[in-house]
Amino acid sequence: MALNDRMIKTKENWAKFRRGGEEREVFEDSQDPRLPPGQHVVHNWPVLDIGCKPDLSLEDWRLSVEGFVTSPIVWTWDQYLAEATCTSVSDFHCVTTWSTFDNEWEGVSFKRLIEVVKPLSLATFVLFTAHDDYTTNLPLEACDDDDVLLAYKWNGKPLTKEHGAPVRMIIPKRYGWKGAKWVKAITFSDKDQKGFWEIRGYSNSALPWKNDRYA
Ligand SMILES: Nc1nc2c(c(=O)[nH]1)N[C@H]1C(S)=C(S)[C@@H](COP(=O)(O)O)O[C@H]1N2
Ligand SMILES: [Mo]
Repeated sequence: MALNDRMIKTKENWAKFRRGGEEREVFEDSQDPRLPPGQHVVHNWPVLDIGCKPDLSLEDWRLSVEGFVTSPIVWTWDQYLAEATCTSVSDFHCVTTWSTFDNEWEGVSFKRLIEVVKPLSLATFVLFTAHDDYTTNLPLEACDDDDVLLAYKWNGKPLTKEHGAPVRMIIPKRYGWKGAKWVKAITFSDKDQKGFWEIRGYSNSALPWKNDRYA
């Protein structure tokens, strides 16, 4: 796969030299109590990826949820849609310092997914794998939250390809890179396995309110 190696290298260096983000510029907007430290509001929706935007047909699309679960699933698009009854409004914070407010997401809530697959008690971590081979990881307790969704709609419209259609993860309390676009598999595990940016120096926890950008 042709990834954007130069961009990836640049961001890896940011992670190396901007540890903790202490020297980060403080924007005037950061007076806004809804803005985490070092963030500013944008009114467009930037696109960020590692250099590939997979084109997925709904007919061939599958979502696997596997690993340390009682009932693994492989959902077709219709099976996914049948469970996509959750709506949640949240803010989105990207590690590159932009934030967007009041995004309305629609899809399957992670809490519903947990009811369906029933994670084993040993399952304490989750790894997300996407169709561009991007990966990212979180503790299960970070995903087991009311505002975490496998989203297919944003502000009433289906997601566009560049934003992760047909389905992407939304995890509002973590920086945006923790939310895999074009999500393909969700793997529950007893072990924490680092994802694409976590291997390259990004924070494992990624908490916007703690300015927790790099490891
Ligand atoms: N599959 C996949 N998901 C991904 C990425 C990616 O490169 N591939 N980039 C992440 C990063 S770094 C960010 S900031 C957000 C950006 O989402 P957006 O392009 O919809 O704004 O997606 C995240 N999810
Ligand atoms: Mo990002």
